Amino acid sequence: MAKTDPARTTKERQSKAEKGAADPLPASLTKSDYQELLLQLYLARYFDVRLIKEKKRGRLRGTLYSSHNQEAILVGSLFGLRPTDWISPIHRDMPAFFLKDMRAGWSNPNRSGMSIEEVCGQVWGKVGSPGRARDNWSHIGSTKHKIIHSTSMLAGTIPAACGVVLADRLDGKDSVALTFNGEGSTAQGVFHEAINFASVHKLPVVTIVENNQWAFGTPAHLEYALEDFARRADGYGIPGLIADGQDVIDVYEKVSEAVAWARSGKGPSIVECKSFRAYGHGDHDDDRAAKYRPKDEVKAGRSRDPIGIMKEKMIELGYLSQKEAEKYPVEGKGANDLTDEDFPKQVVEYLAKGVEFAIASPVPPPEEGAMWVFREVE
Ligand SMILES: Cc1ncc(C[n+]2csc(CCOP(=O)(O)OP(=O)(O)O)c2C)c(N)n1
Ligand SMILES: [Mg+2]
Repeated sequence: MAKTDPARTTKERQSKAEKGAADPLPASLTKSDYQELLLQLYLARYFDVRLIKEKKRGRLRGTLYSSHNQEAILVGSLFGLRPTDWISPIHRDMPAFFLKDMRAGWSNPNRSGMSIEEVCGQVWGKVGSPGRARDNWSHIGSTKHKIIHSTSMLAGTIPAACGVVLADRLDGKDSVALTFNGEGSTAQGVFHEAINFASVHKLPVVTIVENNQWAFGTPAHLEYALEDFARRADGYGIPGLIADGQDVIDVYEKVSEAVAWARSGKGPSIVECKSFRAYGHGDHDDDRAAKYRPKDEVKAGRSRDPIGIMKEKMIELGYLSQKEAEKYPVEGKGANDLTDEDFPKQVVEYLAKGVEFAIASPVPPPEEGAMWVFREVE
């Protein structure tokens, strides 16, 4: 697979497709795909905003790891997957649990992703959630939904993904696994070991590197010594693609290309999505991060909002009018500057179902506390 030019625009791709030029992957997106992608970006943003507000109101415990400004990576990479494909989200990817397979219908009970009720139940620590109050965040998984259990050991899900798709291959299936990793996790030994193994055995594992420039308080230049992290792929003999992590269409295209490559038996690849962490590492770090990161850098990093970029693209393609684009002007704003009126009704109502479910659900009984640590004897 040739390294694609990240600067290639949607318009170029679109006109090439119209002329029937050879550009088979990924399938061209329709106007309704663009509309759906924009709605999903709003949903991921609203999830973040709503939780920040709930925490400030004292209704939540635990830590929030904001995905603000990184939504295009999650939405774009998941959009082209099949229901039978696997994903492994980590701490900053909480929306991925419900965004998986959303094309099958947001409230479709049979879709291959967690429901908004399950995810909100998880955040509130209630019955009806996968973790049942053991944790408020991403330490969950679901074999049924093809979601590899998230762990705290950074890069630790890549070897698990290798094993899962190897098992599928032996069963004659053509599933692909998408693993999400921060750029900080790439310095772990297991990152190298797992990708090397996947490369040697041509396993269909796509490693998404969410390069948000910071790993807690460590800046990217102290994490690795490459201009573009994607070049690390050269050492494994696999493709390394670069996507503009703020552009949901570019992420969709690059990841779809990597997924098609993997599904056709050619092996793994790395997709570096260049982005910027909007807030602190977690909400406990927001105040410190405002001091350890230069203000200019934060301003520049947040200036390219994925929702604003998508709107511009849609206006350019004639998929959105200027007036429609101005209806929900959330781009560039933080949780304190936003209310429910700033978001599409569909998004607000969808999350409300999850929040209401979580609030109404009971906390698990105390006897559960010692259960499921060791295998339960029937
Ligand atoms: C192996 C390992 N080392 C350290 C940590 C502690 N830790 C948790 S998140 C984090 C920063 C991760 O940065 P990055 O991978 O860039 O992801 P980001 O938080 O920026 O999304 C660290 C150091 C950990 N969980 N696992
Ligand atoms: Mg990072």
